[in-house]
Amino acid sequence: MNMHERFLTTLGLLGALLIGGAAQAGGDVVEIEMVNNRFQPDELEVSVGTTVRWVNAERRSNHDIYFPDEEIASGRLFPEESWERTFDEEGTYEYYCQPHHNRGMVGVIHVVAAEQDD
Ligand SMILES: [Cu+2]
Repeated sequence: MNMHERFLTTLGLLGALLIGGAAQAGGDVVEIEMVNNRFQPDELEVSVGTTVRWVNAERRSNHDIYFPDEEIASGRLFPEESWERTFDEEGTYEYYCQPHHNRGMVGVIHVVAAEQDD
């Protein structure tokens, strides 16, 4: 590889990084509150790349977020604590709070294709 080829390869790599970075950036963050032993909202539609942040807005209770299909768990969240998950693939993601599942503390995220501007 001579100097010129090396320069072109470097440019190509930089371009790929920039494009990849642009696709990752610009993702919105949407909040769901955990309050009164409920997820609010308990059903939410977001586009691919969106980060969902669950915030414990209780005065005392702690909760968690658990996706049974993937066995992804946030761990216990105490008041004012939060946890985030970024959704990079379309799909329906059902989840619940493990301590309060039997009291109906359940939610679902619908992840849909991002809208294209052209
Ligand atoms: Cu709970």
